Amino acid sequence: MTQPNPGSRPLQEADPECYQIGVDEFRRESEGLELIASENHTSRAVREAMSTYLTNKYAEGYPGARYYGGCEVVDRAEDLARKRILQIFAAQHANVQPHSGAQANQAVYQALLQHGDPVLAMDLNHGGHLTHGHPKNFSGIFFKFTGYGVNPETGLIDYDVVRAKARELRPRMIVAGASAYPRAIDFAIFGEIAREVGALFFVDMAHPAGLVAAKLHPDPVPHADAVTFTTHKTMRGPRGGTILCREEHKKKIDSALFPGVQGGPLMHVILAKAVSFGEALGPSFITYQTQVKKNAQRLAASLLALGFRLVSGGTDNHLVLIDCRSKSITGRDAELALHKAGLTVNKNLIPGDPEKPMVTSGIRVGTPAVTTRGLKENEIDQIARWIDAAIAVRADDTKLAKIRAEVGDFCRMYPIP
Ligand code: DSN
Repeated sequence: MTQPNPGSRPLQEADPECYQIGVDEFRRESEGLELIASENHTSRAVREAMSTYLTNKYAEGYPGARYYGGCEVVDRAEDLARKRILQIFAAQHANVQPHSGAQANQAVYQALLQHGDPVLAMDLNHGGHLTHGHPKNFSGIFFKFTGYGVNPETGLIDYDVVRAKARELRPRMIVAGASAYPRAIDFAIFGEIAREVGALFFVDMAHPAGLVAAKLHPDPVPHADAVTFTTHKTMRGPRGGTILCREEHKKKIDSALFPGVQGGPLMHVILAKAVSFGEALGPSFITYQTQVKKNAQRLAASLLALGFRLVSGGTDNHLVLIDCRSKSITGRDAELALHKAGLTVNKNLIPGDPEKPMVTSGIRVGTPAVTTRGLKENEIDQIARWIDAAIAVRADDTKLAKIRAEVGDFCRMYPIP
């Protein structure tokens, strides 16, 4: 009789300590409300795909041209993911191998720029991203980034300022996209500015990608040389990245990613990306994204009614950026108070922030995860009330625990997938 392989034991039995970590994270997500704008709850199908045997396979190269034998099955996963993402976005080429958004961005820079090239991108302090030129990030180390920001009065990107900076700087590349910008970005204007000054145009749409897929946010693909996004934010897939580009950049970008930036792709994650792209092609995805946006708008309206100041006064996407000074609290202390009340958010710099990044004057609040749980406008009003109440009683742990208990009871009605 064949003996079961000793490696076939379930996790719970093989390594109870690690099993418990998985259980505890499930509980943490289930018993609180996830309001971090860049997070979401994956479907069971996406998580199952990530635990398949594809994790065992080395597949350096691309489908049909690998450096390893035995890739005939994983090739199907990558081909399917590429086919599905090109049904969602009308790009000429897709690369689904990036392990993350940062590595996707690194490949784009490495493919299209020379070290030392000037690049114009959104300032991190105004909502940009580390990989858009932070001095300690590879982007800021290898390329000469100049930042553009938002108008201090309106909180909106001032496209005239972007144009003036582009004319003066003559960058090799203009980057659009942000981590904490609550408004729609006009990629057509950016594309026009890039063409006018002879720059390449690159868009990092990590945050609004799901809204773009559902046609609820302007689409950068027709205007940009390359577009990257992460698959785990509004796209609600596994943790990872994807690059879309024009045919003319395909070879350079593929080879910049592999062998330039990465080695073997994570084929189990690529299978899970294919699953999530399949979900995004289904009709319920548009309903979901529509609700994400409605919920963010309702959250903005409720918070304004409760006396909060919001950067730009509202939202066009999935997030709101709260200026915590309107409640005389720092972002760090607001994040802590909300955490104690069962609401997970992140502190965030706001435009012109006088505080350091570990303190900040703002918090960023997003609706993708709570919308996945089925919350609609009325429940969003309740979340706004809890945010307000938790900040008001921030010094009183007993009162914060009481809110946490209410949040916990509420959460039981909305199980995570
Ligand atoms: N860390 C991501 C975010 O929270 O927006 C960006 O990479």
